[in-house]
Amino acid sequence: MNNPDKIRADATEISSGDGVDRRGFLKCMAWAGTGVVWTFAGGVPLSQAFGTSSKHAGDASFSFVQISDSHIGFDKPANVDVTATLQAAIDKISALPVEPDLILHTGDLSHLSRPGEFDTLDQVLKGVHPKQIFYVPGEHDVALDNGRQFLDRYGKGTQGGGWQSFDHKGVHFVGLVNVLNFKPGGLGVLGHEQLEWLEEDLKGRTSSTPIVVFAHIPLWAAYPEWGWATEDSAQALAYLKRFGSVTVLNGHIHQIMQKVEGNVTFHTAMATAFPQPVAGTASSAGPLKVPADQLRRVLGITNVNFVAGNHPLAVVDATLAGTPPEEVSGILRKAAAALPAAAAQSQSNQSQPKAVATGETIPAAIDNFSFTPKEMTVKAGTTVRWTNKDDIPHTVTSDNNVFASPVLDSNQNFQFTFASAGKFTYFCRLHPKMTGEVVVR
Ligand SMILES: [Cu+2]
Repeated sequence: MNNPDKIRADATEISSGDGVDRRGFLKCMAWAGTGVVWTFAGGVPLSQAFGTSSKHAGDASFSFVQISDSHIGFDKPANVDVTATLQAAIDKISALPVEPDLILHTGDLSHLSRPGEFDTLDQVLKGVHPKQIFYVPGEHDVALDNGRQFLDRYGKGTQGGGWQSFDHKGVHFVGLVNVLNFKPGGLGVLGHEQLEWLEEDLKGRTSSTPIVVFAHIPLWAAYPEWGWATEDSAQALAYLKRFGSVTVLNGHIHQIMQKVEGNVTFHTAMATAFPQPVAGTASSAGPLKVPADQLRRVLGITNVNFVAGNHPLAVVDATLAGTPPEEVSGILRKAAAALPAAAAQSQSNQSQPKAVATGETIPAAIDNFSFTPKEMTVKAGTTVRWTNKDDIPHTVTSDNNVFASPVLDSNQNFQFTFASAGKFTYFCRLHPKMTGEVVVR
């Protein structure tokens, strides 16, 4: 299927027919996943293998590229050099046969929102063409300061927490922010203020205006069990429903997932930093280590082609290695299957609540995106010390501002002494699905 000759032959077969019959079109869309760029010349679709040049490519009205989850600063086994793979993504963009008009970065630029991480990102992106890059933050970009630094650097011309819209060659782009103000136990959230803004922003636009929405966390229920969803996205989608062509581009889950619902196409991009398991195939989300020679087969970029007319935008994924993107999930499943049985292990860590003596310090862990033990009962005066055993930062944040850890990188810890009786619920500010409880007697 990824044989260029085969693709060319099949494309000829289709374009020699009378336009695009539905079956043929769906077949084309299936190929889009293998790295075939579709352009429409005179109403007839022509395909080409991704990355090869073609005189037809210039017929597209324009194209743009999405990159996501560069996590600059991450240095764990899943990818010890995320700057190099971001650079490889940039090289990939530079090698496109037709220069895209703009780039969208759908968040998690940095791993810990440290100034040096943003500096490194800027340095790498200096070399890219096109120069015009639009950003939305991921939860890792707002971890330290609720997004203040991100906004200073990348939020020029944006509203509120960094949301924005702009028009380009007849397409209306909307960048949404769904990583602020997480609630304990919740999912990604857009919030009332942003939703009001969105309603206003879309008002008065004709329904034939093609819309591209980009945001970090998926705006559909990709896998809510792992926090891969946005709790108030239905409201946003209600405002978008009347438009004939809506393309929603997200990141966060570090792999391709696609869903078509009416006129809305949802698509998530591969990361440039590291992959995560396929939904439900591991005990939790998080950086997944694949064999070193396969890393660039599971990282990549997304190229989007727009052609005036009432066509859906062609969304084309390309891995850094140039291998077919449909291989990705197989590689991820295999890597996840080879993991130690963390699920069973962490189950047994969810030990029964136990009472401990006053003045004691008792250890607790943050592991596989869970607080363990999830619930504990202690005597007043007990200190609990949480250690982050994950390759991803977390926080220990009381629901009622009784205590709040800083962002804990791997192996860092946080402790709190529970002086008086009561029930203390807490969560992770970055991953609000993670919750825990300490009962003090
Ligand atoms: Cu967390």
